[in-house]
Amino acid sequence: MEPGQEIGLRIDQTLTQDATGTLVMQELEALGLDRVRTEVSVQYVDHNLLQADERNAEDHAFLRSACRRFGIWYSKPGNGVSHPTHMQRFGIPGKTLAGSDSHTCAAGSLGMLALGTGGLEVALAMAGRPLRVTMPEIWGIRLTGRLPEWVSAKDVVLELLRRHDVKGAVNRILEYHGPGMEHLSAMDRHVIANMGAELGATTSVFPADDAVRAFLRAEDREADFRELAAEPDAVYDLTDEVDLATLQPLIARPTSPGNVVPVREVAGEPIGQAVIGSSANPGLRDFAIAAAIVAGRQTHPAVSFDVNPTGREILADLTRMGATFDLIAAGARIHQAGCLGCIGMGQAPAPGRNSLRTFPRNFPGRSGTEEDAVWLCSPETAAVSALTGTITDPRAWAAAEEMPYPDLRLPEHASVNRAMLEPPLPSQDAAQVELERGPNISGLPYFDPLPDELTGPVLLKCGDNVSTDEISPAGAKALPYRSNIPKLAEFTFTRIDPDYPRHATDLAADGRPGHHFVIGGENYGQGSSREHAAITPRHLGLRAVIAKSYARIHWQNLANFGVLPLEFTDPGDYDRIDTGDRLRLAGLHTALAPGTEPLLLLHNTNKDETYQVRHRLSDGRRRTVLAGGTIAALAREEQQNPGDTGADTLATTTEPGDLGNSGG
Ligand code: MIC
Repeated sequence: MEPGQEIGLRIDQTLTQDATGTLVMQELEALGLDRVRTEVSVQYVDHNLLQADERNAEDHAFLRSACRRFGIWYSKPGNGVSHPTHMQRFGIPGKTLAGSDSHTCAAGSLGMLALGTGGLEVALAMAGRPLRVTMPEIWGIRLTGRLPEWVSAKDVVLELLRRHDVKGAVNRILEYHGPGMEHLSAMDRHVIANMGAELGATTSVFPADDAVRAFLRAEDREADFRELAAEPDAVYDLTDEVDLATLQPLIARPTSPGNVVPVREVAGEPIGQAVIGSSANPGLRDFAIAAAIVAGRQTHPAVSFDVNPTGREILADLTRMGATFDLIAAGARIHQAGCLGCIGMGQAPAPGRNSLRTFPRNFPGRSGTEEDAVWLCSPETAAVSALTGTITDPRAWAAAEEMPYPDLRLPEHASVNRAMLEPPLPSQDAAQVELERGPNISGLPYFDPLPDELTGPVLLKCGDNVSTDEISPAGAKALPYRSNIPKLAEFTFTRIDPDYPRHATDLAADGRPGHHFVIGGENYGQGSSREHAAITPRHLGLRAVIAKSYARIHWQNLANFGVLPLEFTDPGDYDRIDTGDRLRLAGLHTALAPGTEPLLLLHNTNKDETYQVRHRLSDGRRRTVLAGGTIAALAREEQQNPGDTGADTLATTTEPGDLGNSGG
């Protein structure tokens, strides 16, 4: 297990959510899987809850039928956001978890090794195959001291983002340890582990200690507890230390989770919205503290105070405590339990009006508004600012109001209710289930093999840290098409260049997409795990990206769907290529043959220049890219060596242009 090498992990549990899960279920179908081979697989419906037309409801029905068919738990719409709900109902210290959502890493709070990854990787793990990851370095983060009043877990991870920015932890696992842990509950740790995704980390891990035991006891699951901690003399590849006692309220300015400043530096800026919720601040405490702050007061007339409960268990507990009443009386708009505004499914802010959110991401346009101004902060900062109408340091407000820090009395036992979780069907019944496929479920596109030579124009040149929200936007307009690739493709890159889909389509000839290139800066494809950000550009003819560096999950997704992820060996070459230049990569079949040097030559025919580029594909992934993608590679493998792929049967290759459901 050498850092930098590809390793395979056995996966015990998986989670999928609806916005990525509809593809995962179609991938299981393409793999010909009969029944999942994990200990537990759960499908949550938490993202696409608005039902403005028939599409989302159609997806929900499809997902439920797929759960019944493949032996998967189904968490109904309204039950809650996958990450906290998984932690409450299924998470077990020491188990591995793969999820088709980049924030799956939040389960590190329980001492799980939990990785967010592309849907196809999760589908393969469900089929019993190992999860392939680049062996990361281990970064020991020692926590000391105790958080001051009005400073909470969100400020801890914002402090790490302030120090290390959005790519500081790429190819690293953050392992938290030290005496500061004692005062952090399991849900506080969830907040910190969740936004490890924003640091670019492979995942984050906390020990399974008394705080985890107390959490599982409150959830009626103490029997699942198992103590786990690093040995006292454990050695780390890198180290860092945070003295919790020195932290202050922090906030990430628009439009990156890495733009962190102290709240007091930006105090006084007027706001139009404050939102509490999402998997980044999902705990009962996070809502209860906001309720205690606004109790008996009124939120500012110019502010929409939105509350996105993360789960119905938490909503039930808040209601039992009387906190729901305090929120409503203070002017809160209470939404249904789920992700909603976090991904632009509702609560889109007015352009240019500051929106303070306890969410994990503020990439441009992610809220559903083009010219948005989203800031990320703790529930304390958001609730206090909702009262004042301006960005406010909660400590300054508390001093002026002579308000003591609320001493929350949280119930020791959660309102556990499993009624919205449907267990898997027994095998004999599952085999009879038909998938309920409505017209919005397009099927996977055909993935043709990589040609020996790629030529085409550069349709787009992006800067650093382009997120998958910019590649395949979320928001209420696009999300209902997550299971409809041709339709979703119309949104590809439109946040950066509204004409990209049209230009790509104009290159098509004989009903086939014309090849083209995209040039990226550092950390290309950061953010979400959505494989749509690889599939929709591929559908439009993208076969190679040349970037300075990549975010982990998107790099994998590109390779899985047959798009060549290349890097400049001399980053200065990035400046030599312009949008519109025609590029040529020749001799790809030889250049990507297993065991060869990972170097290729890229010719710019407009400028008659040649640049050296490299790839980081293992031999297995080279075969995948050459075949046109992982499903195509597995189908080929299965044809050559029947029974070896681990899938029960593999669907056969469909014809080019066929958008049928059997993959390629
Ligand atoms: C996100 O936070 O960006 C999401 C919404 O949870 C995504 C999933 C998606 O794109 O549907 C993620 O992180 O994977």
